[in-house]
Amino acid sequence: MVMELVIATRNRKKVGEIRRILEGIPVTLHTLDDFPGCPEVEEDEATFEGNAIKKARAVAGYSGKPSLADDSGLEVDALGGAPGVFSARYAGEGADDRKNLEKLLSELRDVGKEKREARFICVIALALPDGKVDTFRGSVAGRIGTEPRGESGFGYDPVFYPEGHERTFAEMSADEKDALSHRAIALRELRRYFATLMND
Ligand code: ITT
Repeated sequence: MVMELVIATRNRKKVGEIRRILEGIPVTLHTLDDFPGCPEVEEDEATFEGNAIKKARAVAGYSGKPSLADDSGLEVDALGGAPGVFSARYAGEGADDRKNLEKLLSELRDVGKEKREARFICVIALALPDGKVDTFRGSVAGRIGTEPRGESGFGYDPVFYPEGHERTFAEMSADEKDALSHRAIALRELRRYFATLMND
């Protein structure tokens, strides 16, 4: 029997990355487009783990299928870890990627090049319809640039230089980002978990 899994995110760019990174595993992937009535979840937990678990459980409960949620964001040292779990709405409720990015650059306006360290965090939660849940975490260190560069990816990618690289995530190909990203690291953990399940 082929396992089914619902990707529990409304962010289409995330769906694309998750599909790419999970390619080849013997699992049929569904998205929320297959469950249009699925209720929105309020992301009011204090941690990436808490929000990821909440989103995955809500979708598993609604769909009756194992569900995978991604809660992710950017932590900037000079801002005391902000925007963190508030990354999607840093510039206010309903803010888009461009507004969030502008706000970040403006907050860092007086911060020198050597003090712009940051990291992307991704927590993937896998929830079963009975409520059982596991989480997988990935992070990638880097620094924030002073102006947006590149057109690929999404969110804060145009200002994020992963450590050891002179190009932003938005200047990299999909494969290059996937070789480094917080999301790929967390999803590789999930792949290993699936592999052990299937060998049991
Ligand atoms: P769902 O909750 O439906 O999954 P979302 O976009 O609201 O979609 P989050 O609450 O996890 O997702 O917020 C994550 C934010 O962090 C997202 O809006 C991006 O701005 C940023 N982010 C996460 N991963 C990123 C990546 O790989 N590249 C750039 N920005 C990223």
